[in-house]
Amino acid sequence: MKMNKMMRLDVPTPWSMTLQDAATPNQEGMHELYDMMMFNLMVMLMLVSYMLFVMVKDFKNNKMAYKYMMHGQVLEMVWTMFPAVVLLYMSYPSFTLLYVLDEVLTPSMTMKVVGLQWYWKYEYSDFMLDTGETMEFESYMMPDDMLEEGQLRLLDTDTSMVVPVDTHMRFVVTSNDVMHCFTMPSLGFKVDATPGRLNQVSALMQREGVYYGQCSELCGVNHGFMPMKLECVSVNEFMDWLGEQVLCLCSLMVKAMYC
Ligand SMILES: [Cu+2]
Repeated sequence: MKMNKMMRLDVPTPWSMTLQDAATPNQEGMHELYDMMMFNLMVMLMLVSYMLFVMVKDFKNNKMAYKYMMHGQVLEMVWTMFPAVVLLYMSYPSFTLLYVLDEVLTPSMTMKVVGLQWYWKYEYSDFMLDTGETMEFESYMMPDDMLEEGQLRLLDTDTSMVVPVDTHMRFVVTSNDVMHCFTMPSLGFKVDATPGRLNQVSALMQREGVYYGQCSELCGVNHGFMPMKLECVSVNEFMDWLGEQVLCLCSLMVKAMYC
């Protein structure tokens, strides 16, 4: 929980007007695109507002509001071509980013994320137990009455994904019932979890931290109560955690078999 108190914006905050801090190059790319779009938008807004203001203020003596002009080929060319050029100028980085985000290049580790009504199941497909089964666990939202000091309402979960930092990760996303959406703003994820289909997204988390997300596809009555929590830790800590998980899962199985 110490991580939450750091001054990073990896969670939604009250009255927040900006995006959450980026933890992956993908999300940094999205921030850059967003800034560029906002800049263009403000320039256009100011230009149009200025013209409108000048025309309203002094209609008679204003050149922009010359009311006897019937044809203006040059003017029409300009006001058609200018927005087209601006759109092309903005579409290039947008499409470039879109296709870059789609790329999943030789990941070091794969995780499978399964959406269910109304919780998530995480499978560490790369790690097998002694029994030959895949390591997997479920993650439920912490109910309000069980929240501990420092935990976030509607965001904290009982178990969380744990992944190593600076590792090329691949997340394979699917659903077991209806459509859900695996969304984590700081990591730049927004992947539909669709039954019968595997969607994938890659991430290279560049700093340790705790990241949160919420289902973003209306999936039923508890749609707002199936958050996801991801802890990004150092490789050593990840290996320790992995060891603990395997031991604890093994002991559960032994109990189930003999008790
Ligand atoms: Cu949902």
